[in-house]
Amino acid sequence: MAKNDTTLYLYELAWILPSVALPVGMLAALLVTAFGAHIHLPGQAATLDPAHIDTTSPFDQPGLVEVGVGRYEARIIAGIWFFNPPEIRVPEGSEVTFVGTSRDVIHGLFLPDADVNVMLIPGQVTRITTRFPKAGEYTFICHEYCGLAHHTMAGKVIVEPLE
Ligand SMILES: [Cu+2]
Repeated sequence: MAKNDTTLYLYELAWILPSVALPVGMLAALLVTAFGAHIHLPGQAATLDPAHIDTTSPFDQPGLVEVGVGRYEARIIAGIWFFNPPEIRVPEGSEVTFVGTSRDVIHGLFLPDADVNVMLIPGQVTRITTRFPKAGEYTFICHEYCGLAHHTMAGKVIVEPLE
């Protein structure tokens, strides 16, 4: 092999190797997130008929439910342009699982001070768990543009201090 051929070969290798490594790396990331971190599309259990929200559990009774010691479930329905309930109260140190859906168009649930950032989609049930270690008022807003009064769509979590 002449010197020129070797240089060309190395250039070719420098392009080919990453083009093989990248898709292999992405496939590995996909497998780790799907099977290791259990991140995937919701199954049938997480769907509902948006026309029958008012008679479908748990959204027939929106609001806060205590599910264990210091653990709560907040069932929230989003619609144009409200959150039901607009306000929930929990004691300091609580763990809250938000279970939400939308009755009309796509809305969002964004609670930046508690690391909550999810979509509320008609026909789908969204679940996300977070903790509130510190007392205070935590505002949540809709962050998916949903029409004229989108900017008014907000609510709050009031975390009450322990006595
Ligand atoms: Cu909205």
